[in-house]
Amino acid sequence: MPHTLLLFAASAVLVAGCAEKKAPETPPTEIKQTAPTPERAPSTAPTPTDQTPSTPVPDSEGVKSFSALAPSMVPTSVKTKGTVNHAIEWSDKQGRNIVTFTAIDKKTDGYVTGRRLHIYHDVVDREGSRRLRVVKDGVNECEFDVHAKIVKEAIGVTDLDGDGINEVTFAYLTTCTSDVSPQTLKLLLMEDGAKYIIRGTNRIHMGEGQLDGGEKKVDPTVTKGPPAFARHLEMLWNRVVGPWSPQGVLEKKR
Ligand SMILES: [Ca+2]
Repeated sequence: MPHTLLLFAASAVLVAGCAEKKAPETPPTEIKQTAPTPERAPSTAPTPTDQTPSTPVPDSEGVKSFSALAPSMVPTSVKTKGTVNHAIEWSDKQGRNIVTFTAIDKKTDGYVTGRRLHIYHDVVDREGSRRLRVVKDGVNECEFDVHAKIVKEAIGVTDLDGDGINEVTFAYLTTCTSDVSPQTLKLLLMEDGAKYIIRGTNRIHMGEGQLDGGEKKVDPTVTKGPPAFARHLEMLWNRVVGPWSPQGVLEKKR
């Protein structure tokens, strides 16, 4: 349990105790000063399980809000290739940030034989846009089924190191296969053009309760980077590694 919750719970008990004692010597204003200001201002102290969000509490302090941006609303100054499948935006110290997720199919004799995923991070203002990073990955020259897609469950915005420059996380799956098998899974965190990545495979149900995959290789950029980034990536990895259904759906945990 985080210290803030403990403090809050302890303060709530203290306040309740003071009320029961009817101590007139203690002005109410003093109690207000010692009690922390709860963001949600509950009238009664909830049990910890009542307010446990889906995002684990240790990471919730740095979580920032972001908005989905319709593909048609991506400014023309943001130059991308391929079909825009998703876009998000947020504001931070750097200004208006836009991350655009696109896909480019390659066809040979009418069949899709490759799919490239491009992820662009731009800071946009009235003057135009400034590109911080582009990530390009995908499947090439595949004679079987091409799989390459963004894992939307990993998309998020944080400021884990509190420097006013937000981080963005996302993940994607790629593979070329003719059967049900684990897919290459990559999870990234980017901040101001710097990239931190965990590579591996997703864990997939192979039938009859059997699981396959789940390999993980943490890149040195993560182990040598800010510990808060590593912790957040580990938490996200555990969420998106699966299990996945044979149909390619991330199964919910808990
Ligand atoms: Ca930051």
